[in-house]
Amino acid sequence: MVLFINFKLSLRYVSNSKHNNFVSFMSRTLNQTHADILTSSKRCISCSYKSRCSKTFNQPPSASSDLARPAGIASFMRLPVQNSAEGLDVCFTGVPFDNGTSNRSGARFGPRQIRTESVMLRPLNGSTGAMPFKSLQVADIGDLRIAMYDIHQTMKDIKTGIQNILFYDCIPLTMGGDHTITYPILQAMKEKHGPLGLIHVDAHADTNDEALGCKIYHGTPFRNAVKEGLLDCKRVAQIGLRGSLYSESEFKYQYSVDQGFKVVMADDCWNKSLVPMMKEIQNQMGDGPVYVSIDIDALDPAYAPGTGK
Ligand SMILES: [Mn+2]
Repeated sequence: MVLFINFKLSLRYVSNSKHNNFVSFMSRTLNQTHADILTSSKRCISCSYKSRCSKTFNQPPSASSDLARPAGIASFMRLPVQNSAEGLDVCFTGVPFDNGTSNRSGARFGPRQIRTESVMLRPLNGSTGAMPFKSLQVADIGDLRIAMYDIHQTMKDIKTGIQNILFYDCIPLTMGGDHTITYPILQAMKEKHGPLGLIHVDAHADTNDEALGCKIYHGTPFRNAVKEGLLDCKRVAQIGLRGSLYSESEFKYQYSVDQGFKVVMADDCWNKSLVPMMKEIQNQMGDGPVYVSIDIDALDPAYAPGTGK
């Protein structure tokens, strides 16, 4: 749904072995249908009886039979809103923060705008057959509380907010916000799951050491993550990198390569099927926990020109 948005946005989730069927929710590239996953899993993740599950899951209202499309509270897909992640398998949450961006601001409005555009989404993936709301309890828990004018306090606030979600064994699907927010999210995720695999789709590697003397901004989250051991570096893939760089030392994203990351340049993605590449990355990720981060500027800026960098 981020295709509709003109801000720099990020959409993220973590999957692990317990929650593998959530993969079907956002990604066709893993080439696995919801039915496949349910068949392969031992049980429904929300109850113990996959084939006899009687639990009622939250459903987005249907615009054809339930609630007119422009009506209702503007939560994500107009799902129920609740104050915490208690009882949920997956939650949508927003982080309306863009003080870390190096050029155009505005991503703070991202969560609100994604929710508005998400009214167009329907619960069945017409291509894969995935119906995530049949087996996952999902709600919108609103935005994280952050001290918006203080970047250091905001990092602590985001970490705390994500910890509060993980406390309930819930998978957060986080809407940014600029990429600065990924650093404290990864801190909380690593605490819960251990060092993380990462699928990072972006025009930029976001592995700078600093800018203007500052170690925390939207260009540094993955350098900070490496420094703190948050990533399982052999299970990191950065996809879609492109554009100009500052110096020869950055050529071909040497820092990322030196860490053991798989680097896929944007021009390596052009004019061919990406299925083989994603199969390779799926194998690279193995069975460990994986964090997915998508920066809107991975798209051609002709379609999303309002990004922060
Ligand atoms: Mn970027």
